Amino acid sequence: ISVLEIDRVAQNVVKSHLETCQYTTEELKRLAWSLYSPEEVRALQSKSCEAMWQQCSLQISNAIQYVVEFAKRIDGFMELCQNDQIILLKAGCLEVLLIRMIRAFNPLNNTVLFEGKFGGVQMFKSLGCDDLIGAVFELGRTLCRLQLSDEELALFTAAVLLSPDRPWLTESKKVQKLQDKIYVALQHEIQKKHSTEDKLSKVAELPTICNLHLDKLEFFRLLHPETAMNFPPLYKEVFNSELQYSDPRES
Ligand code: 4D8
Repeated sequence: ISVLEIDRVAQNVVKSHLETCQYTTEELKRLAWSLYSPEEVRALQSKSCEAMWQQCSLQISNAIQYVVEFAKRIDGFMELCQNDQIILLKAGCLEVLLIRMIRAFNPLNNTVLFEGKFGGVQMFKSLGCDDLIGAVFELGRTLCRLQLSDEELALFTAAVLLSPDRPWLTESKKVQKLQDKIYVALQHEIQKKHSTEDKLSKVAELPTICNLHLDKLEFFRLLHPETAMNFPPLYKEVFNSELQYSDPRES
């Protein structure tokens, strides 16, 4: 493939990312020091487990909508068969979300943006998922150390989304071709910055965290089936354990 083609791929992916990433870097910088007060954190902590799960699943499904929009704007994605589009989104959207999280993560004080303000792990105490939250924040710190640019973030998340090894893909060769181009563009981008570190090998923990989230959800669903039934439709569609062909693009 030609340099011209690689450039075109990079431009499309970066543009799609910037158009769908919800907050600009400037907005995030401005927000970075609006922290939850100790009283506000206490209020979050004293919520019921159910209420907090409800609140978090709502935030996640809101963020997933942007990931879906990102996928749709990547050249080639909409040309995949509908079955594969759905499989890629279901399998990859939480991973992408967790990578995108670094834009809204402040490693200086270990806080993350949640409903307009930054707060630490304590904020999520009432979920009863300390191990999951701990792993997510740890991932945030690890990824922040890589100091990925928005260009790298865009290409990286696109590559994660277009993983040809997701189970049940019917045209994985087509997905592989798209991912190959994105990887070449990403390598190109990383070389530009003469960064020697292998930035991609650091994210082996992503699938582990995503599975931990599914475990927690399954357990929560056993304890509070009524609350789980009322989770946002998009959240349910993406994370339902039953393999059913619902379409997250339509929520
Ligand atoms: O741009 O959409 O505003 C996390 C959620 C991020 C989970 C969101 C969350 C994000 C995961 C709420 C609960 C990452 C941004 C805000 C909300 C991703 C934890 C923190 C988006 C980037 C930061 C800023 C709890 C947004 C991991 C796990 C959830 C359970 C239901 C157990």
